[in-house]
Amino acid sequence: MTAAPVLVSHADDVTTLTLNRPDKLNAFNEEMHGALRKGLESAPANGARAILLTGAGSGFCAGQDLSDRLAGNAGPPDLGATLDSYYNPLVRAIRDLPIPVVCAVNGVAAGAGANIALACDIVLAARSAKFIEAFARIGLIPDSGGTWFLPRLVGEARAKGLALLGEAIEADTAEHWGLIWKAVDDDALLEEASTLARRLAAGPTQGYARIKQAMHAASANDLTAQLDLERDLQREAGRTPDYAEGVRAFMEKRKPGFTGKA
Ligand code: T3D
Repeated sequence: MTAAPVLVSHADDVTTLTLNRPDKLNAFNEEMHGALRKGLESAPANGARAILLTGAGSGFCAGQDLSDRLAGNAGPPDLGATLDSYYNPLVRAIRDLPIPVVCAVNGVAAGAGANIALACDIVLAARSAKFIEAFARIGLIPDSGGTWFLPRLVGEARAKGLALLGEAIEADTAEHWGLIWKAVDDDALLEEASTLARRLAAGPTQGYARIKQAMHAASANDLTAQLDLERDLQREAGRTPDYAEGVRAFMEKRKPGFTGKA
């Protein structure tokens, strides 16, 4: 029996998705794409209020499984079609989720593997992990949102350096550059990421969904449009039970008990 390409577990309102092709550093094939999409998209309906994404074995994800891409008699593959069918829907699925997605980069994150991590909301990485925009090494461009995320996160100079040179950067550098939230000692990564995911899962879920929505809209909006959006989302947030509970708890000098309900 072949192992599941993504391991799924659920506890404390957190769905944990573990990429599980460790012999190939969790490189993507079609089965892993399908399983990951299903795990992400079904999590909220299964009661998750946060998701934790990580990898099995020594790597996080080495991008596309290149053994599926050796040119055969049929000529070159249509990579635009594979982006349309697999990578682009995956990035949209992560970004559009109404709950926070924590990524624990446990080892090397290369190619699409690096950019899928960057699509998540909060990225922690083991200090031994490396980020590699490996695309140019094989004549490709950063996909899975790489050309969008990189300049926004680290500025054009560093984005171009990463993309054109395809060199590895360490987790500490990634943190220092603002590419990720935090580098963590290897043996503490999973515990710290799980604690963070559980904390988010116990938070004001409706408010978090609107924080994500506003942040994602910001790069396409001018200030006036963004202020209008903030007004509309704040109006909605102000009507949630978690807002009422947050204010009550503050006044009563106690910890809020958020339910995440609409
Ligand atoms: O195609 C499309 O649909 C378009 C979309 C493209 C998206 C992309 O992601 S393109 C970029 C694809 N990824 C890469 O180019 C990265 C390839 N991998 C590497 O450069 C290196 O493996 C790493 C720098 C990530 C790690 O190096 P290292 O020395 O730590 O490990 P290794 O020995 O290279 O890899 C360990 C095993 O994993 C090895 O198998 P083996 O020899 O033990 O049987 C290696 O072949 C395998 N592996 C690693 N990455 C891939 C892979 N097998 C298939 N595809 C991979 N991407």
